[in-house]
Amino acid sequence: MAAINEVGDLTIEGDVGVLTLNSPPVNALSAPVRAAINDGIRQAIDNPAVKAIVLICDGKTFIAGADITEFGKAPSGPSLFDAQAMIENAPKPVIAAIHGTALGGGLEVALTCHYRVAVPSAKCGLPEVNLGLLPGAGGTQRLPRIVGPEKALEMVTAGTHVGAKACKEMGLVDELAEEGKLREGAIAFARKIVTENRPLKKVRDLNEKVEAARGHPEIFANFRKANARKFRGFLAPEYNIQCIEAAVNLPFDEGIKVEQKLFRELVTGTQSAAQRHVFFAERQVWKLPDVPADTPIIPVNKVGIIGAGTMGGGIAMNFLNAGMPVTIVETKQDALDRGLATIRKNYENTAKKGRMTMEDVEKRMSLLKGTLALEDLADMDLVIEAVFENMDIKKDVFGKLDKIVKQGAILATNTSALNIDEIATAVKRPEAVIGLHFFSPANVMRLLEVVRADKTSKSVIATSMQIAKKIGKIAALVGVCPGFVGNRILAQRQREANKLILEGAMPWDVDRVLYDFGLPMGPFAMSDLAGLDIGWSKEKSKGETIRDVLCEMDRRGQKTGAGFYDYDENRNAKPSPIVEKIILDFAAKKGINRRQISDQEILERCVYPMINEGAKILEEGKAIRASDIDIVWINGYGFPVYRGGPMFYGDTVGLDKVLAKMKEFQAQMGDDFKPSALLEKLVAEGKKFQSL
Ligand code: T1G
Repeated sequence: MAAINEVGDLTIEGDVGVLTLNSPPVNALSAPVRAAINDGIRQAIDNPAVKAIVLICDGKTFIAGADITEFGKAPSGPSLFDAQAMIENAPKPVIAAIHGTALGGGLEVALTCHYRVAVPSAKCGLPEVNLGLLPGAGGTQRLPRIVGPEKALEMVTAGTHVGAKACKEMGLVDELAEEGKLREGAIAFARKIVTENRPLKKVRDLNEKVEAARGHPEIFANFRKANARKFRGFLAPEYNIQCIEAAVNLPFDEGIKVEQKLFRELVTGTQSAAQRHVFFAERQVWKLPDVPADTPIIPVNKVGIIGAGTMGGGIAMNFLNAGMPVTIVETKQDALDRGLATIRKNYENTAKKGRMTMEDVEKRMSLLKGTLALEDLADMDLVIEAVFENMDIKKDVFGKLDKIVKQGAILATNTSALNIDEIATAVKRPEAVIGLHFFSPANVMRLLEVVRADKTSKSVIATSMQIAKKIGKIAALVGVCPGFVGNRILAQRQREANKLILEGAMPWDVDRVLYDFGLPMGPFAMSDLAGLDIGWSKEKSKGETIRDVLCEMDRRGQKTGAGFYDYDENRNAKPSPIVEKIILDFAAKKGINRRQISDQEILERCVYPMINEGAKILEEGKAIRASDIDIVWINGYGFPVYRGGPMFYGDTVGLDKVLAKMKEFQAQMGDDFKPSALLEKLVAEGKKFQSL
């Protein structure tokens, strides 16, 4: 065995040279890895004993792409293209041996090999679009030559990881090796290639499938049309499509030039910077500085849920989906029956859409038990309370749980706003109390705010984070404060949105600006969807807000066909002249002189106070890092991932600009815009949230 460098070695096994890369954690194409490929292949070529070359990786995976941490830095070492050219132009067959995930640049390296062998558990993909990029090492030109333009369009715009068996069917992989025997399988395949004198298959020369698509621009037009809604606001999907178009319409080397030009535009742009930030933020969020990795985990095998309403039912489904038995408690039989029926209906609807079998439905339902007896939760490892948002009711429930549930169990509340330290005073084991704040619909929304109370133990925290992972959530650990992180920041935006429609804008203006900014829906359309009468009571209403007036007129939102908008029979919203008059009258009655408000002001008034509130949350230690706040807002409130979340967006705009605007608004409109001390400090030091 000859070491090429610190991450690569070349072993000669008879007439096969085996170049092994070993650069944990994912053999990313860092400069040393590129050098190992370049020099290792050359050495194998120069070794007369070698008839074929196998490229394989140690560790958990084949090359999982370019080293994302190198982006934005000065390039060093051999370029990826050099290494790829070394492989593709080798006078001896080079076989890629794939296990784990051959992704991005990793698959692009494999596509310059003459053949690919994989174990059945392996996956291949070009997920660069998830980083706001495109495959910038020939992937957009080579992939369609193997799988065809249609399939390539799907793969590069969805970033899917395709299983080895499917890759074999598509021709992306030439041979499947026995699981656990990749090295042997690849060497045997290499020898077969030599023995059978098979050609050095260069993917770049396989033009049949791209030429067949030439003169069929409808392939791309239909694809764009079918995905317009999904790709809204993103640059990368369109750029990926243009590259596949180039592969169909241009010679290989011209196509590569188009790919390179579009790649450079994306990699230097703000969208990719934002999406790369989110990539690392999604990995950082699980790291808890004061909860050591070896903190004892509480075994959780049985889960109890109190309340079979919308939230309770959705929460239950998460655990059933993870194969965990759930006991759900209600106070009345009809409420329990309704809750259980809703869960079954949700599953049956999913089965109708072909996304699960009826057998899966029955298996999940067989794990679910309904009861009216709180005592049935005595042996649960985790109990999650999802009852009405009222402190007295919550404390009463926790007081009862304290007497019933075994010691060592976790007592969690799904409250979205109440003080969990206060709830914990209802039990003798406050260290067992934690907030698990799910987002509606709880079986769909990916975010979970894990809310640590003053006395919550580290084991309960570590266990809750692990459970979150087990049920497929992304969890952010936050502290107790009104609205925790997500809703606390939401309140800033809602406040300003309500003020703006009094001062001169209309609900549909505010919604349009935030929709164009990339949010799935503006605040007023969202209120109409949720129902304007949540937390509203006819008896107490005094017409003090626009919402009060609308509810009093029975304009309660989509469900009544009218709210801030008027809705047609298909629930399509349109601006309402009635609401316009209500707002004008309301403002006049309040003596407000309405004025022209620009879209820029609407955006800044809605988003900058969110950033400022995020800074306050960090100041108070209610979130560990700024990127956690980004994760909360991207996964819980639809903040556009290509803006990186509110805190990253603040850094992108420039905190000095955010602060200056906040101060300007403060001077005009008061302390709703009072800048946080942290924001002032960062600007004074010329720093960003990312520097924290
Ligand atoms: N570069 C640098 N670090 C990476 C990395 C990468 N490509 N992929 C993972 N890591 C780090 C990650 O931050 C974490 O670090 C550790 O590895 C384990 O990752 C020219 C331009 C491979 C499926 O998009 O999807 O090629 O937190 O926790 O759950 O066309 O990582 O431990 O310090 O995610 O087992 C394209 C990205 C790049 C794949 C493994 N490739 N990676 O998942 O582990 S762009 C990708 C993943 C490109 C070319 C272009 C996943 C994984 P830490 P992990 P995992």
